[in-house]
Amino acid sequence: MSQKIRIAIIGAGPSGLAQLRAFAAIRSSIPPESFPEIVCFEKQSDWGGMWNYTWRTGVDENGEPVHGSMYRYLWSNGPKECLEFADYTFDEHFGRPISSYPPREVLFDYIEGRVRKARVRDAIRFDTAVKSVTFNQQTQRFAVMVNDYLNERCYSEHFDFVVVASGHFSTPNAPEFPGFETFPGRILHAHDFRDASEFKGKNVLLVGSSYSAEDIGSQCYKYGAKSITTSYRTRPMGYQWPRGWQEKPLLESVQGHTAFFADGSRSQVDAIILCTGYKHHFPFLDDSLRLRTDNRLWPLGLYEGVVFTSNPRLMYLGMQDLWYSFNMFDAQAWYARDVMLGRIKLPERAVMKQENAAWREKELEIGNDAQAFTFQGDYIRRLIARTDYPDLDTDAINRIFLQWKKDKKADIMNYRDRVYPSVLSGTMAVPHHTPWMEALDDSLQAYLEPSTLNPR
Ligand code: FAD
Ligand code: NA7
Repeated sequence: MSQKIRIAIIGAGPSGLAQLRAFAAIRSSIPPESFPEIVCFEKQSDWGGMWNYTWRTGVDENGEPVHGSMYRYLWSNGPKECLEFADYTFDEHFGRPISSYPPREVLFDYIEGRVRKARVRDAIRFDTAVKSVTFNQQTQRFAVMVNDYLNERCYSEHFDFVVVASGHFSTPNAPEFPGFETFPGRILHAHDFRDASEFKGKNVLLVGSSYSAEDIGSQCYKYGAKSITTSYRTRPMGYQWPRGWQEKPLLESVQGHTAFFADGSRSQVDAIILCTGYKHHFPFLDDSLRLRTDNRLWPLGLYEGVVFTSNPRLMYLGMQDLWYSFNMFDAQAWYARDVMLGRIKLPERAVMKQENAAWREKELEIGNDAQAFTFQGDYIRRLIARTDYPDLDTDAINRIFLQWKKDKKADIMNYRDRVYPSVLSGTMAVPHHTPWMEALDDSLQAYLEPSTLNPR
């Protein structure tokens, strides 16, 4: 019988791929007989997680809930310089400077480039959905039960560690408002939004005031909606919206096509898009293994934001609200790797809990965006200091985040035309060949087309 440590990774999105990449990075420095056996289960038929676009909504071809919430024409909503992998720069991948806010397919290509190079695809079992994870106290091992849709079979395997990298922007938080049942137009959650041109010529109401409302509203505006109304619960987004876009307080009810708001005003609307966020949802995990949190910078119950305190053989990646993304998943994956390999010793549970509570205290003191990304940057720095992940100048990245915020404030519909330098290579991004508002084709080919890049 094999004495190797067995590790299960659930999900081959950026977080799960970061975990595979972290192990690949030390493969040659560990004797083969001591290198863990790693299996990554991915319910979709390709890697990339959220960045693997699907036209499907509802259930997928296997009857599983569709994972994807991304839509056509999605361009990065933050500068790519803030998410750059410290061990694989944009320069290395594209061989030339590109713009700071690339479309989805370009970022997918970048994510894929690194893991192709690391040759980790064989560790992934595609079309395989994890259905149950339980922990046996006696053996100290997990039983992972999966549905393999390619071979139409269900099986279980045992693992010493489990890494949950299943994302948290897939299960809609979808409140109901009075009158929805008889609303004569379409009501959908952002999770099911796919193509803004569906709303051309329509009066669209978006409920919510965070990234989805801002971006889906912008998409609908760009692709010809007649009017955009966004409705906030706590505070308006407060940008200088273009003509035809208004912000209202919370929706109270709808009657026919009329929407009524908390300030007594009303609007005529043809479609309603609930941009009301997502739920952390782990139906496949035994109750005792489930992380319970809302979308925030410091979920409780995860030591160093990664190790499940109640059962330190269970790791969670990417469960925080995201300012940083890909490089934070890397920092976490490198850390999780070293915990699983015994290179990092965990303190007693009481100490883990104490430290956790201290982070939460710090999180509660955050008063503005600058403090929020400094908080997350400091956290990443702390993780990186514990492993051999290449150093990342999070102070410099925080300055880019700050500039990004200013650029959005100055011109919400055109901020994607701005460019920033890479903190890793120093390379200055170049403006895209077409301003974002006019760039209707978001394909990789149209984006990289050499004849149109830097036109004279
Ligand atoms: P995911 O990318 O969600 O991947 C999780 C993977 O787990 C998926 O492949 C899924 O199929 C798999 N999985 C889930 N359950 C199971 C199961 N039971 N069994 C097997 N496999 C399973 N981030 C940015 O940095 N920039 C952006 O511009 C940006 N835009 C976004 C726009 C939208 C609309 C959304 C929803 C998110 C956006 N994000 C953005 C955040 C995005 O979620 C992260 O960039 C990143 O995809 C998170 O990676 P992940 O691997 O943690 O999760
Ligand atoms: P977020 O960032 O979690 O935001 C959710 C929004 O939904 C936020 O404005 C909430 O208002 C609002 N919300 C939540 N519940 C309700 C109810 N019941 N009524 C009204 N409004 C509500 O989710 P997003 O989808 O915008 O972004 C998630 C990711 O997707 C992000 O990383 C992007 O890159 C894409 P609140 O401010 O809490 O009052």
